[in-house]
Amino acid sequence: MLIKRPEYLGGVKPSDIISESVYENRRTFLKAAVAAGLVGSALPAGAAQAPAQADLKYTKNKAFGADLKPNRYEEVTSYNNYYEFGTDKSDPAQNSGKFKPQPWTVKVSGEAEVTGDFSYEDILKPHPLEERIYRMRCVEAWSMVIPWVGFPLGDLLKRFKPTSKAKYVAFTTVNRPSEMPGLRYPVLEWPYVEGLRIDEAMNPLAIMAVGVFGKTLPNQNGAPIRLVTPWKYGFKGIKSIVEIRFTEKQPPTSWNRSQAREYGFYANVNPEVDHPRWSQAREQVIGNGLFAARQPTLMFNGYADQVASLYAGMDLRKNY
Ligand SMILES: Nc1nc2c(c(=O)[nH]1)N[C@H]1C(S)=C(S)[C@@H](COP(=O)(O)O)O[C@H]1N2
Ligand SMILES: [Mo]
Repeated sequence: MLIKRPEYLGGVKPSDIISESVYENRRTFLKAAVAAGLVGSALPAGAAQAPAQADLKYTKNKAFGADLKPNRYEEVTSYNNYYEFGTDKSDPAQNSGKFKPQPWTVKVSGEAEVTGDFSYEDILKPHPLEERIYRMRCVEAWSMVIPWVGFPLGDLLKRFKPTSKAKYVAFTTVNRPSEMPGLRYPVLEWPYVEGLRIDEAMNPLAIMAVGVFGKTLPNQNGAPIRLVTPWKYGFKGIKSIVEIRFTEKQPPTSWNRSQAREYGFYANVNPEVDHPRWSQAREQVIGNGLFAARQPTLMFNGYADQVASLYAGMDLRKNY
């Protein structure tokens, strides 16, 4: 079977590809060579076919992104970062065919009155699903527009009645070496962990996503349930969540633990604060093609009206 190279890969110049990991240089070169058409397709024949996604019942929330044009389905589902399945953008789609997102249990622990194990169904039951179209900005200076299906994270967290000591909320990704081939490489300390300050988590923009394009999440996008915080760099959006923990102290986060100078706890999109190795002032819009101008990155990824007050009085150069 011949699998055509997705056309948007042709829009990526070698100089556009910036690694999030010092371990990735050789792969980045290969990927750049593929993108530049120097070598054959990155997708081998017989790549695992992802299972069909199920339809979700949801309403469209027109208050979020009704004016935005989403990326194509193939872009959203085959240009991914999910290092548990490999570090190339095409790896998650290719290597996640064995991953079993059902049945699924989320453990809730820490500073809350209600803790314990909750099935995926328990988690979803009280929450009407809605579609929200969000701009998504990766720390590697590319962006997409994604039509998520989900529900407000704050509505979920309130059900657990966090105590007054719950200053932060920490999330953990599932750790299943038999289904996630990337876990054998120590590119990060596994499992992947992330966290938010509790007021950030309660902000109405933060959602738990269970779908894209009206259907359940493909494995490569973080099935069955993942975080989406569109004012932050993409790495905050932790995938395939198995634990939610309320904490008094700021929890460790994977990229900060790996390279603290480059990735802070807050990870707010900020065109004025460069990454130590590249500028964050502009972004490549995936799907725009080879000659498209990079578009300016917006403060808080364009969501300043909704979230800037969370950081009033903070030095955003220090708290990057
Ligand atoms: N567990 C886990 N979550 C993760 C990542 C990862 O490698 N592992 N990558 C992050 C990064 S860097 C980005 S940009 C987004 C990408 O989400 P998407 O592939 O659904 O667009 O997922 C984030 N969540
Ligand atoms: Mo990212």
